[in-house]
Amino acid sequence: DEKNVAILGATGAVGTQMLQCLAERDFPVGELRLLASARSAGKEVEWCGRQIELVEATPEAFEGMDIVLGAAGDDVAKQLLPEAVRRGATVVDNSHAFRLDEDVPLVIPEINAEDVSWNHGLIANPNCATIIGLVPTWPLHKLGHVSRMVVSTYQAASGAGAPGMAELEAEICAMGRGEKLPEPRAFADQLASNLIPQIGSEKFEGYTSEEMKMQNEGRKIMHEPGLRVNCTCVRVPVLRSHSESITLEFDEPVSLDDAREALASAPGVRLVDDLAAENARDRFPMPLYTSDQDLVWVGRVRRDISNPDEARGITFWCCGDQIRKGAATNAVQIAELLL
Ligand code: 2RA
Repeated sequence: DEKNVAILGATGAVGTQMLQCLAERDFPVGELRLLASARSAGKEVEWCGRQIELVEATPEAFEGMDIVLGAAGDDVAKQLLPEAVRRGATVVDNSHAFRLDEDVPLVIPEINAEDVSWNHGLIANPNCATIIGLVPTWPLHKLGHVSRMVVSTYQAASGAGAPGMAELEAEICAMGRGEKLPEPRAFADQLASNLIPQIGSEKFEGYTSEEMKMQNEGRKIMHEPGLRVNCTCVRVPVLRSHSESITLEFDEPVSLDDAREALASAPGVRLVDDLAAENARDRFPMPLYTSDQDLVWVGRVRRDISNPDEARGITFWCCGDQIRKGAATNAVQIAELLL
C-alpha cells in the first residue's frame, strides 16, 4: 500500500537524486511532499507527471507523512527530523547528525538490513565513503573476519555539494576550451588541477572527521566494535564517483580465488578485474564508468604482499557513485525495507 513521503532538502544534489530513485524503483508513493528553504518555497518540480510545489520545511510540514527522507545538513536535520518522528513518520536521514546515536540504526541494506527492525522512528544513512568502501569489504569480512583496514579515498567534488560540482564542471570545461579563468578562482580552481588531502575538520590524532567516519560507522554497521581503520580521505577533480584503495587484514586466511568468487557474487558489487582486458573499461573500475549507476565496482584484487602472513591480507580498488549508492539510493533502499 502507498506511503506518504516527504523529502527534506529536496533541491540539493542528494534530494534531487532521491526523487529520481523513488521514480526509478517505482516506490509506492501516495502523497509526495518536497520540503526546502523558504527561498525555494513556491517553486514547482515535476515528478512522474505530477507538478509538485516546494514547501518550506517547518515542523508542521511533516503532518500526515509516513516516511521522511532527510537530505539536509546536520543542523537542519537535528532541528527538524525529531519533529517528523514526533508526528509519526519514520525518518531515513542522510546527514551525520544521528549516525552514532545508540538508538538509531545505521544501515547498508547489503550488510545489516535487519537493524532496521529496532528503529525508534529514525534510521541513519551512512557516509558515502563508508558505504562505497564497506559494500565490497563485507563479503570478504565474512570469509576471514577483518581485523584492520587501511583505506585511501579519492572523493568526488559532488561530495562538497551541488555548488562544488557546478563550479568544477564549468571550470574544467572552460580550461578545456583554453579560456582564461576569472580570478580569484573558486573552489573548482583549488581542485581542477590539484588534490586536497583534507575532507572535514581535524577530529582525532591528526585524522579528519571524514576519515574517522570509516572506523566509527564501520564498527556499528558490521557489529565489530574492535574494527581498526586507518583512513586517508582526499578530494580529487572528479564529479560524481568516489574511488577507494582498500587493504584488509584478516584474522583467518583468505585465498585470492575465494575473495574474487565472494566479490563476484556479492550483492551491490560488480567485479571488474582484468588488467589484460582490451578495453580500459573492462580492466578496472574508473569513476568515468561508475557514475550514475548503483553498483560498487571492484577491481585490482590482489594479495597484500606487505603482510608477513601472506594468506591474511587482500588489497582492492573500488569506485561508486557517491550521490546514488553513496547517499540517495542507499536511503531509498532502506525505505523499501519499511514497506
Ligand atoms: C564528502 N562524504 O564527500 C562527504 C559528504 N558527502 O564531502
